[in-house]
Amino acid sequence: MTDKAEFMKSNLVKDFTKDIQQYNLGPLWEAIPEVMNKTPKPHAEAYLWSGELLKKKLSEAAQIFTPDRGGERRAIYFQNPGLTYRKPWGQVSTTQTLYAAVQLLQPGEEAPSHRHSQSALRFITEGTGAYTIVQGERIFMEEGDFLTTPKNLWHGHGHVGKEPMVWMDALDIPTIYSIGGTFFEPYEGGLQQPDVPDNFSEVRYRGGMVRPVGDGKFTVAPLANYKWNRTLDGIKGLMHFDPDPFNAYAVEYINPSTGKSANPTIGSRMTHLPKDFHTKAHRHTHSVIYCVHKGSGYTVINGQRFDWKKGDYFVVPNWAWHEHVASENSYLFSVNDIPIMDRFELEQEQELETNKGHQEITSEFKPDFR
Ligand code: GTQ
Repeated sequence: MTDKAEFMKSNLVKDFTKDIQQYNLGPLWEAIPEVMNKTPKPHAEAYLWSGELLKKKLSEAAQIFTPDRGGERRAIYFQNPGLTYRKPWGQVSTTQTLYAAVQLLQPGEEAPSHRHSQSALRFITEGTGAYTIVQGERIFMEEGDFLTTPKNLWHGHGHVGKEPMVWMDALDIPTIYSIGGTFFEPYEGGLQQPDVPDNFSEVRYRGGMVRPVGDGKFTVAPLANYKWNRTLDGIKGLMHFDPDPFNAYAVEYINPSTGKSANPTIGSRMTHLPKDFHTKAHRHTHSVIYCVHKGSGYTVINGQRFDWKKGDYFVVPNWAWHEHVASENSYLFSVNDIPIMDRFELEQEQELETNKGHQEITSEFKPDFR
């Protein structure tokens, strides 16, 4: 018997491996270790973007893309440094499956309506007075609010207030792109005009756990705006109980009609870490994008320490060990791809068992700008 390793290095194998590629045929013996890893090995990397950098770049964008700019959305997305095979601006991916961005709308500005097959959600980080108009309903946004824009619904943005408005967008762009399901259509006539009272769905569905009987069962979340105070109230209720060792006090935004995630393909949460709370380390199949809403602290991801504070964004890739430590009372908004993993029955979780469930810190992440 020939030794396997020797055989694979032989000219016979090497020449044949090269030969078939000219016919657009591929050698599985080369590909297996690359694409069929023993456990998830995402190209997406753990990364952090500082709030200062984002503030600076959005204000520069405001000088360049002025109100007469033609109205395209002034959004700057988080390009994961590990997902850059498409040049020059990368794969438009923050994790393997999800995209996130920050968007700035100035008083008086408009972003024209359009619709697409990607699901979107927004988390409001700054300002007041802007609205998003979804299927003819103007939904006014304030700091801490969470909004869904279900796929294929017309949506645009307008601003009747006095201060700049900034929010986080999260969409399933990379997933829809990779499965070939992208549809996009601009709205004729720019920004859609309202045809129902402002904040209609927020008023009609504010009961949360009760729903108007006449409306039937929604597959898309009927509630368009999950107000900050209600989220906070949910967390306060949880605080009568012991915190979860991995998630502290975390709530998930759900579709009140079905109990499932508010967006069918993107999970979203608000996590409260009390001052000095230290979660235990675990890893899971799904990936997470965090927006630091309030407070400061750090997260250890695969042994690397990422210090964060209000306004920062960071990524925990698939199957990466991670644990959070809060230096102040902190609130982290996050989006994840649990609904996508669940669709494929791939979600798994593992707890770190060594060192009382904590990682050793081996390096510190230095953001480009701080
Ligand atoms: O505001 O509708 O960041 O359609 C990416 C795609 C924002 C939006 C994004 C979008 C939007």
